[in-house]
Amino acid sequence: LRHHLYAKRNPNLITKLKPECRYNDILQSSKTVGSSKIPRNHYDFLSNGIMNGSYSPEDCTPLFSVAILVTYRNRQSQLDIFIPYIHNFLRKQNIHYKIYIIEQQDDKLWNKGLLYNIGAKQAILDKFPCLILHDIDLLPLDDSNLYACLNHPRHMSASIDKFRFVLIYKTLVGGVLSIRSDQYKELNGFSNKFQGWGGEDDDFAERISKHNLEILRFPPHMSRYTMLQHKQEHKNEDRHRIMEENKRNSQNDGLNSIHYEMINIKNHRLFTMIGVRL
Ligand code: NGS
Repeated sequence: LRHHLYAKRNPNLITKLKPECRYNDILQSSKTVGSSKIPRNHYDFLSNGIMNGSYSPEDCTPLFSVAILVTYRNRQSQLDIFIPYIHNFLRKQNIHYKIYIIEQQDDKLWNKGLLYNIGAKQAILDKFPCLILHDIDLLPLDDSNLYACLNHPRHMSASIDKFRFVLIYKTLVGGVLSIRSDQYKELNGFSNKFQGWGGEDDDFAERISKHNLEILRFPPHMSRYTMLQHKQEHKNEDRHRIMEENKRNSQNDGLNSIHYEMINIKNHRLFTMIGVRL
C-alpha cells in the first residue's frame, strides 16, 4: 500500500518503479531491438487497457514497441475474427503494440505493397522502431512467437495449417514478417508496381537479400498459424515481368514514391484505420 500511495503522489515515478518485462528464452539470447528509440514518457498514456488499437502492459516496462500493419479491403468477417484474437494473443506478450488497418477504399486493383508503404510511413511518424506486416487471414497459434523485431527481418509465419505446416519455399516472406523501421526505410519499402495478387512479397525478399540482410525464422513449432478461408484473389499476370524489371532498379520505386489520396485516419478503440484511395 505504501508503495502504491508513493506512486500515486509521484505519478512520473511510476514507470521507474516498474520492473522490465520478461520474454521467452529465445529472445533473451538473441540480439533484439527494443524501445530505446522511444521516449520514456511515450508509455504514460497507454497504460490503461487498449486505446486507439494500442496496448502496453501495466505491471512492467516493455522492451519492445511494435506497429502491426494490416492491409485490408472488403473482408469484414475476417476483421471481426482477427481483431479480438490478435489482441488476446498480444496482450499476453508483455509488449507495447499498436494495430493499424490500412484500407484501400476504391475499386482499383489491390495494391498491397503500396498499402504497406502507407502504413509504414504512418507508423514511422508515430516513432515505432519495429514493424510487423500481417495478413488479416493468419492467426498465430504459439504464444512463444514473440511479436518483436530482431536485427534481421524475421518471417514469422513459416508453418501454416493450409500448407500442412511446411514452409513452401525458402525465400517466402509473405504472411507475417517483422522488420525494423530503419531497415524498411533502407530497403525503400515495397514496390508500388504490383497490382492484383502476388509477387510483391517475393520482390521484397529480393530487396532484403540485395541489402545483405537475412531472413530469420523461429523453429517451426513456434511459427505456427491457422489461415482463415477465403476465395483466391485475382492474380497479377504481370508479376514475373515486374520482378525482373525491379531486379535492376528498386531505388525509385517504393517508400519514396508513394502516390495516394488520404481519406481519413479513424481511431477506433481496437485499431486505427487509415483509409486511402490509390
Ligand atoms: C507465390 C507468390 C507470392 C505468394 C506465395 C504464397 O507464388 O506472392 O506464392 O501465396 N509469388 C508470385 O506469384 C510471384 S499463398 O499460397 O500463401 O497465398 O505470397
